[in-house]
Amino acid sequence: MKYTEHAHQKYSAEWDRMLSHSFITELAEGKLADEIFDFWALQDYIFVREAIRFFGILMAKLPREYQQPIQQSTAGLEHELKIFEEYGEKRGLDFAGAQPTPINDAYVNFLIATAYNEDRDANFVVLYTAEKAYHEAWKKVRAGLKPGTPYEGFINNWAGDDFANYVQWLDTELNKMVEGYPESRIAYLDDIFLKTVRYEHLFWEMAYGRLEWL
Ligand code: MP5
Repeated sequence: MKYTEHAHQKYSAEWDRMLSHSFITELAEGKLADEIFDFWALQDYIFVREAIRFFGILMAKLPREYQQPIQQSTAGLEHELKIFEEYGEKRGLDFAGAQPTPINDAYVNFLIATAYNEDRDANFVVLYTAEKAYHEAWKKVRAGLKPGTPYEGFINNWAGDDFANYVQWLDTELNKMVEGYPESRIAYLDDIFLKTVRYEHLFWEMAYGRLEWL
């Protein structure tokens, strides 16, 4: 069995709970409060901005054949920041002054710590899992909404064909990398997969509850 199939099977309960979070279901039903979506947008802007640093550190660990695709993904993140800025302009959001919540701070620090301290495989697990989670979440949102919503830029980005191909590429590469690894090594990668799913779940919870520092 491919590694990604194994991980999704092992953690299907956690994955399903993450994907059925009220933030996603209410957004897909067109019922999510604007203030909650705006809170998410401010926080995810920070997340994407910090993810550019994650890609930069990861790049140093990758062999030549990964450099171009990873450069393309980094360019994709710059494009995402523009989508947020366009949305923010319409809604009067102050991205420059936004500070990360504790959960966002923890997730971003997990990304950066993984980039510095862990090897290429572990980093690919984080990257694959986070990107796959967003792709699936935004496909659910797209399936529920008609075109012309204020969320269209985000939907087209994460549910679109280019992103689908990118996630498929990550899936293929990750499975190639870890093929034939011993069980102990797979168990180590599984922990990283699970932690990433849990952070993804917490991120929706954070936005939905507008969980801030006390
Ligand atoms: C992504 C994201 C997708 N923007 N935010 C979270 C919390 N998880 C995953 O990653 P990217 O790099 O924006 O495509």
